Amino acid sequence: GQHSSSRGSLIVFEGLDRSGKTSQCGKLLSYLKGEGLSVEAWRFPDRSTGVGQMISSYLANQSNLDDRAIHLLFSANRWEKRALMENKLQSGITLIVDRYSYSGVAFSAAKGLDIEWCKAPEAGLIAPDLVIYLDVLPEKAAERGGYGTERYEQLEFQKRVAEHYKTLHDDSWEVIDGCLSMEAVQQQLRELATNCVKTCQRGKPLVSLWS
Ligand code: Z5A
Repeated sequence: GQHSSSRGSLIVFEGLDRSGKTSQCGKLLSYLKGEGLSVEAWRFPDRSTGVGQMISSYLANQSNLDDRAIHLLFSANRWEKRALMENKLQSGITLIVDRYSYSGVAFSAAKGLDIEWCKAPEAGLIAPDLVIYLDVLPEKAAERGGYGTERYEQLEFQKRVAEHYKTLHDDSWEVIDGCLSMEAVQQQLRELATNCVKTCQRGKPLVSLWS
């Protein structure tokens, strides 16, 4: 058909822990599939790889790593998926990705690492076509079912993460009020995603992040 050679879109979800990313990604995936689109849901960290297992063990507090070492592992976890990501996009598959480089930078910077140092290893990954930031106050997010036992699931830390996220906004970002009802949030996402997919189908080029 007309779109057989057009590329898929890279749609990234960002936000604090409990902001609703996982719920909204799932709903958006079903919706876009229902519209007949080729679409897959991904998430970072991808805990299925060797690097991902090291990250998972760190997050579960089963291992300790230097702040810079874990930062580079999160980045490596994206690099090891980069070629597959590009292949999927070029073959017309839209990817809905739960967390990406912005999480990498915001969480590491919240520990006190320099922002530019944090961004450097992310440069050259594929730039998202659309970043959906689910905006929820840290206090509100904490009220949702409470935090578990994973590292970073603490209010003071999440507040610092929120501050760092704000410095990363660019033209690809759409900030959505994540405190609206699930349905109201989803309604806005569907429109944003549909427009993004069309723009990519019309030939918007894939570009690199931060380089
Ligand atoms: N991390 C990093 O440091 N560096 C990196 O490069 C990357 C990640 C990629 C693991 O991520 C940690 O790794 C994460 C960042 C760091 N640490 N933290 N914090 P993860 O993706 O495995 O875990 P998560 O992001 O924290 O996922 P989550 O806990 O599943 O949160 P969520 O996906 O945003 O929310 P949810 O599961 O969809 O919803 C949470 C609850 O709120 C649930 O009960 C819902 O029913 C409820 N909810 C959702 N939406 C609403 C609305 N609109 N109203 C009311 N209630 C709602």
